[in-house]
Amino acid sequence: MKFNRLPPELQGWLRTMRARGSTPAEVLQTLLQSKYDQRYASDAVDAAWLEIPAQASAGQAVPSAEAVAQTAAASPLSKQLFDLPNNLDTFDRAVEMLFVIEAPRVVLFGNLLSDDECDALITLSRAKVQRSSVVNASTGAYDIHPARTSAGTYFNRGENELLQRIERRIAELVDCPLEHGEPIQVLHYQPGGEYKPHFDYFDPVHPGNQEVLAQGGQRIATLIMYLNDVEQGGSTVFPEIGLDVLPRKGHAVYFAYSDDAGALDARTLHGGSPVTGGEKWIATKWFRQRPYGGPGA
Ligand code: PD2
Ligand code: ZN
Repeated sequence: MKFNRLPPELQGWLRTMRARGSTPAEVLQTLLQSKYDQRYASDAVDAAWLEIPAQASAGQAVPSAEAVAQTAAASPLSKQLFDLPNNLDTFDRAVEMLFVIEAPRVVLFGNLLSDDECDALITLSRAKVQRSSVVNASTGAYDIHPARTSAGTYFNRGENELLQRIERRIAELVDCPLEHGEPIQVLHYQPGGEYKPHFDYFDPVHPGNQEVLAQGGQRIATLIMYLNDVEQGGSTVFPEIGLDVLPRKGHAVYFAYSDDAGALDARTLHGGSPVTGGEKWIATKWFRQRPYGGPGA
């Protein structure tokens, strides 16, 4: 395998790990934990160690070691989670921190949205939701898939005063520039609706993900905001860490996918469990490494 045939994001990451003095065995282990195929991961590590000079500085075409390190360091809410006040003051609202998990980094916020804001997001979305799709990692197409039985829509970033206010609040809260945020997506689950466990980041190994990765780099974190109280079911589950977040109107769960070394953490596998009573509405905001320039930006 030739190193320069690997996806650019993976090349950048391997350069970074090499430049930081990681051993091939450590890097291989991280790739395997992130669910890379054994043979592919092993060949990629071999190529990196054979072809990158030990002291190489990263080139222009890929994120530099410093950039990736900064990404991890600047990754939203990355540090001192336990030193933060229990209520975080944003420009217009005090948001509660209800629990934090350090690794993977998961935070439950209370009172992030008011009842009126939740209701307004639902009202604006109700007329335009359509069956949700998933990115086909092989082709890059958006496909309907039985693993995701919700209906959804999205709002352009800053589309109206409500979106501007909420996006500004979120940016302050998680300490991530507004421009790095994807447009807010609203999802509606009917009884029986679910979203099977998945990763929100894009696996750079798959060619179909190159287009979405070009629109601001890798996703680094997710914020799921609950817009209504669900009668039964509909929790957000993290099977690898045994966590089940119950939907509560105005609450939001935040999680970041990379550890402090910038490596993607497979423990952020998560899903939306089936709604067994009532309906469920959520709004999701994903954050990118760099300013997002895709649809809705
Ligand atoms: O609806 C959820 O709880 C859920 C679970 C997993 C939403 C998403 N992922 C998502 O929007 O990515
Ligand atoms: Zn998800």
